[in-house]
Amino acid sequence: MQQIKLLLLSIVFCSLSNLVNAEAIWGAKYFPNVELTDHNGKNVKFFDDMLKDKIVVINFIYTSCPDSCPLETAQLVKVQNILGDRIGNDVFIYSITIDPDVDTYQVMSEYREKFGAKWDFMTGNEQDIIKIRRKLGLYLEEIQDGSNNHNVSMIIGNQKTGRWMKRSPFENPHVLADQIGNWLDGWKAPQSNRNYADAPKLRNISRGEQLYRTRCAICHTLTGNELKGAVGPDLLGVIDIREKQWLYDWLKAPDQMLAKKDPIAVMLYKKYNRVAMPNMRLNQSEAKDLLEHIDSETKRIRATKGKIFETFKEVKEPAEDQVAVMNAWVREPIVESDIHAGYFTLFNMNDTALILQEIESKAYGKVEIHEMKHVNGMMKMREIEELVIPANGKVTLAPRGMHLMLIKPNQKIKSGGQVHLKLKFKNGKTQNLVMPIRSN
Ligand code: HEC
Ligand SMILES: [Cu+2]
Repeated sequence: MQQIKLLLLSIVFCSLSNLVNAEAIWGAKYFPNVELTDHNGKNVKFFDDMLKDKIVVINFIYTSCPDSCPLETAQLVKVQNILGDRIGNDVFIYSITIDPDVDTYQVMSEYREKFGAKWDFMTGNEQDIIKIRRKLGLYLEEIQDGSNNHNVSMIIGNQKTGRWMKRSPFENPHVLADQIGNWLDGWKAPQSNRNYADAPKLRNISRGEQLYRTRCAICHTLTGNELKGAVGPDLLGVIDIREKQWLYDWLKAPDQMLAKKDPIAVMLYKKYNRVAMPNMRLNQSEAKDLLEHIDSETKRIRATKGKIFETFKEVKEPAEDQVAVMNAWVREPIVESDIHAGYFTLFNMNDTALILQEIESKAYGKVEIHEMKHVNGMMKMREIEELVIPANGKVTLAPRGMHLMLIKPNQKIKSGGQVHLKLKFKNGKTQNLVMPIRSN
């Protein structure tokens, strides 16, 4: 019991100030020094030219990807805009294709232009790229994954200090820019636990958010969906269920609340596997900032959930429909494109499985159902010929997973509009569906 606590505390506090053993720094011997080609057609060496002594952000994309890649690229453009002219001077971003057969350097160059990206887009020999991915992947298993997402394809690192981490590109771009620009950079001199507040301000995220991400997110979620086996409770809405003073007292000294046998503290302590929240010696103003952050996140998330619910209500199901449809939407493309993605959840209320065989739409040249499959450690898409919706079950198409691949639109795909689809099932029946267009 005491051991668990100690272990947790050491995870929380030591990971922030842990020193990398010099021998553990992967260098020229570790990374393959293979040749890649940048978007201008210039050949460069992966280790010597791209990594050596640099702070880098590496993500893997392919230009024909309709869904996560354009989003990642657009997110990185935001990071680029925050970091300004540090990009290419002391921070280097590389987008490497995993589909080099299609993504020649000219294709990469065009893609880069479309998004207004200023960093380097690389192509090369497929085997070499796989080698790079393997090395980065192997590496990453031994370090923390702060992103909680095992499909992320972005790595940030500082070759000189040996500090590398997987990040989700879907993080707040200000937080990413901060980590890339300040934290990785400053890591040469290990930071104390408490100097986060003095860190140079590259961004305008609130101190509450920064505190939350650095001190609380390790044990808590703030989403409304508590994960199984979570260390601490999900904090969405906690402001509404506890007295304000209780929350202040708790944040400042949870250990004392427990020692005093505060009934809520005792109840929580029992519920969460008897692991106690550490006393982090927060002062009044830090506690206030944290509670404000939790409150504003709660409001923001509830508002977006409300929006999803509204979409659900818009879709009406006449009695003879094959499936009930929920959360149907089409994502407005970020840049003009021949392909984009759509999503929905289909519920089959029947006692027999249904098979969706074809989707037609006047709005598109073609509509396909795609799934994401791991190929050499990278998610790639594949067409599914028949989508089986199990009896009394459901199938969900959602961002970064299965999706509708909407090909060659012949109308403007703009937020606020809608597209009509016809689902054709193997049993011969059809069902019409209206999909609203949204940006997220
Ligand atoms: C080492 C893990 C850990 C860290 C770090 C941590 N907590 Fe906790 N927290 C817990 C646990 C576990 C509980 C449940 C009570 C207990 O067992 O002590 C809890 C309970 C809480 C509660 C009460 C929830 C309720 O339902 O009333 C709040 C509020 C809270 N934490 C906020 C925070 C904030 C804000 C931070 C960051 C400053 C933070 N926690 C950091 C583990 C942690
Ligand atoms: Cu696809």
